[in-house]
Amino acid sequence: AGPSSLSRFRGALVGALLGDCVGAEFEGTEEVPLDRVLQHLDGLEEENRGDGILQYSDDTAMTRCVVQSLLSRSEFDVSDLGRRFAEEYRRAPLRGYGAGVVQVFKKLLSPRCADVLQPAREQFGGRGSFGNGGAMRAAPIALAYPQTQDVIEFSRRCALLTHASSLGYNGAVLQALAVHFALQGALCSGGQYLELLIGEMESLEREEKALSDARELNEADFPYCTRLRKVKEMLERSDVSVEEVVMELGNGIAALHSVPTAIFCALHCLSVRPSLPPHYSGFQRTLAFSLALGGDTDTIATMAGAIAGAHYGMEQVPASWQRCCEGEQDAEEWGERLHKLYQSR
Ligand code: 8NA
Ligand code: MG
Ligand code: MG
Repeated sequence: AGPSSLSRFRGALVGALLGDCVGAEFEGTEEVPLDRVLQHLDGLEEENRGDGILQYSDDTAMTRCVVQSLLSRSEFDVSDLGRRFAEEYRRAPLRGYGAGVVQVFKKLLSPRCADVLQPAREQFGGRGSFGNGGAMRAAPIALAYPQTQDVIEFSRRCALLTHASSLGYNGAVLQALAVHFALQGALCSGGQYLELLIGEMESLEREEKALSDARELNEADFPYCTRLRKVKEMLERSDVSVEEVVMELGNGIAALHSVPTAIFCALHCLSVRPSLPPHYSGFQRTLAFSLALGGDTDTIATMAGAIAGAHYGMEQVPASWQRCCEGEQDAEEWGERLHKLYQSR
């Protein structure tokens, strides 16, 4: 028997928080030597830690808004969520938001804003954002809805508040589905887990807007399915270097260059990795490997952390690591409350 359902729910939110808090150290650094990653993680152990706690960034600030909106409304409520994003930005504008998305918050704060989805549509000359900001906050949707179709619908609408490009919102749907299927214990099937994801993404990427957005950005048709097949192929190799992952899947701020990467991290670290400490749990391996990729480390680690946390549960999250993070108690308590909400449906 795997971890209990409650342990997986808590693990998903705590895993997301940890990925963001430990990943923030390296965000934007292209080459992160594994030594530095392991040293940073060692610093989280009780005996090595000063008084400092690791602050969360925009990834968690927005995830917290999604959780709080779901818990207070018991349903997905796009206007309530838009208001929370904008108010959170006004309260704490320096959490490291993407350069474009702050325009959305400013418009949402204006009393003249009648349609909450309009500011997102106006981003980047009307093309909408393809950043990973929709995906980084998608996990709570998977913790609130047991049905796959609901997860798809509400993760898309949750992303549409800031990310109107299909490359942006489909990345969010993929991340929510990755957590959704991991909660059900499907991650350990590796190839079959990827087939589940590909099956769902195929129908989304067949939509007219997905096809035209991909062409406009010079991407092949079915960009997410293409990358997920690449993930599958890479998992079948005996080992894969950090350089190969970065080159073939990416480590950037585009959802297309980070969501499949996070999924790869979780799958790749299901088995022991010779370069990582042998006493590490699968959860710890996943975070360490994500950070070593460099680039958008906080966001890739928050997504991989949510998937791994949903798979392994709290048993594999070191208490010492958890205690280093700002807001760790909220994450655990909210995981439990979302679990109740999920089970009530
Ligand atoms: P976003 O919507 O502003 O997108 C992020 C960036 O992607 C934009 O600033 C653009 O450079 C680029 N981009 C997105 N869509 C387009 C487009 N259609 N055409 C041209 N360029 C485009 O914000 P987001 O919420 O998606 O961003 C998430 C990322 O921002 C996360 O990594 C998050 O951690 C944060 N971030 C913070 C820092 C930092 O300095 N702390 C650095 C990078 C990213
Ligand atoms: Mg961030
Ligand atoms: Mg980031």
